[in-house]
Amino acid sequence: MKRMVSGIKPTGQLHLGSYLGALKHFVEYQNEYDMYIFVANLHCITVYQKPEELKKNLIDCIALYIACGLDPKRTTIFLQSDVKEHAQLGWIMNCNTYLGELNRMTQFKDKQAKGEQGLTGGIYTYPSLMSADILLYDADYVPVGDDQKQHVELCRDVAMRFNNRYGDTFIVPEPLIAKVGARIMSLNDPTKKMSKSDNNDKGCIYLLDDLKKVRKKIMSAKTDDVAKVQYDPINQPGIANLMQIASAFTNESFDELTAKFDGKGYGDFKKYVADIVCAELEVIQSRYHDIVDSGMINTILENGAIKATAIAKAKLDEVQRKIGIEVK
Ligand code: AQP
Repeated sequence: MKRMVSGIKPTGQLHLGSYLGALKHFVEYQNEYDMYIFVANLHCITVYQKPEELKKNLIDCIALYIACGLDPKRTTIFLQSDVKEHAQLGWIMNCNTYLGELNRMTQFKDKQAKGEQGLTGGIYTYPSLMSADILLYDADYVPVGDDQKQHVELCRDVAMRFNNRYGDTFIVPEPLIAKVGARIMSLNDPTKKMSKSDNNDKGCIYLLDDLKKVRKKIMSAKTDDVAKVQYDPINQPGIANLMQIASAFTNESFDELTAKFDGKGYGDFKKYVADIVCAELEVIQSRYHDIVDSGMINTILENGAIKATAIAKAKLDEVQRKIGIEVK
């Protein structure tokens, strides 16, 4: 069975982009692949997080993984920091990644270009930790949203470099990016990715948002005056984004959606999208509350950490032997 690994940063509440770009696919893949899904808590501290809020977000993130359909019997679910090998291999990967490669990573470049203050060394080098997250598990595939493709490509380059230097050690992984939903945009600025750290609440649908609020956000999503439901991301980015959302939920093609709303107004289309999104979120939210109340989260994390550590430790031992930092 081929193996997959991926994770989500609990930098805030998970949103529709995290769901459609990542989580929903994790759930589909768990029947066919040996899945390792972690909560990327080491990645999220690259930006300051208030400790109490972070702890709540961690718990919510795990509960949402399960509420969205990840099955702890089929998928190994764990907290990144519970498997110490991530940080250890992360350092080794950092020592095998060139400055020029890190300088090219667009997420860091964008933050720097925007003049964001207080950027940390962690933000700059997190692609190296991400390489370790993947390579520790001999993952064949990494299901990610479009924004993470560049980091998986860097991971491939570093894995090949390491294999050339030290002999075959790592499987060179491939990114797996869905055709629909790989980049869900902000509802009130559809030129920007929907993001946890976007301070504008109106643009982002959080999975735990009150459903009335969800409906309101969708009904007031920014559109255009073309007045036709058709897939044209350049001239109609808001409508294209809503079409992506609808299609990711229902599997309808863009042509089918265009035909369905031929001669109808944007209000009808938005109501359709809101109905679909709210129906699915209602189920997720009800499961989420049951999971939080059940107290099962600690057990899931303990079991996940044991299973993940067994694999990660063997790989790190092999790496340390090969690079010559061990005496035994
Ligand atoms: N808007 C999105 N559309 C599609 N996929 C997305 N993903 C994130 N946002 C979207 C995918 O979800 C997975 C987990 O991402 P992450 O939360 O670890 O990091 P991120 O991409 O940096 O997400 P955010 O919300 O933008 O977080 P902040 O604001 O903290 O940086 C990844 O596979 C990602 O591609």
